Amino acid sequence: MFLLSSLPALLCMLIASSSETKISEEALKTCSAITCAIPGRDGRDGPKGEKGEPGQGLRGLQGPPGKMGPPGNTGAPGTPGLKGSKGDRGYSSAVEIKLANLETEMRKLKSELDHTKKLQAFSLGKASGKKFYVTNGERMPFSKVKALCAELQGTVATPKNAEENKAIQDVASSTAFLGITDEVTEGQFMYVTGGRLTYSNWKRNEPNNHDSAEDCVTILEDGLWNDISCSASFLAVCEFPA
Ligand SMILES: [Ca+2]
Ligand SMILES: [Ca+2]
Repeated sequence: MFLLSSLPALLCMLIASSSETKISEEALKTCSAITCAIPGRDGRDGPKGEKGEPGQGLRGLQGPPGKMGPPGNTGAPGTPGLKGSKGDRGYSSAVEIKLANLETEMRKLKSELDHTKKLQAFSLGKASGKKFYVTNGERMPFSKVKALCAELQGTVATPKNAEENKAIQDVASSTAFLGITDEVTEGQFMYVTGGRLTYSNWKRNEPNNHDSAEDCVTILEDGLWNDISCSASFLAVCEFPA
């Protein structure tokens, strides 16, 4: 039954498929007689439809943050800022100026001092080698002579040779103390500045340590030496380097 009723249509489809471009008039007549339906070509695409609603599926959980990316390149330097106002004069420069002034002053003083020393040497006419011998004309115990000379940044006159002995003799108008004693070891005379004697000019029978109380030394008017009591008073003669 099904095959018989559908036979005309099947026949038409066969006729149409045998020649798509040229369909014979006979076939068309036959087909129209048996209600033949030949499919047309595909139409053009229709307009795009509206966007659909979002799906109802379950969204996944948010994942952990990703790893930090590599650092970016260094940016270009910015434009330089405005020049600041001039600062106060620094401490070091102020000190340097003071120091420079002091050095200048010191050089000037040294020059003046050298000049004074030359004048002194000339006026005294007593310079012997590299030493000056000066007296204030006063008599005093040996301890005071030592203190006076030290205060003047000198030492008690101490002849180390005949020439110096003569120079001290010329400066001293009378018996004067010398910077020599045997206070430490009796009979062993030493320079008060240290060291054993390298030159002496003892008077005959001296040193005699008279009354066992003579530990200081004086130069007599004739230039010879005598040991004497340190507490006796004699002329103070000080020695200074030239
Ligand atoms: Ca003595
Ligand atoms: Ca004596």
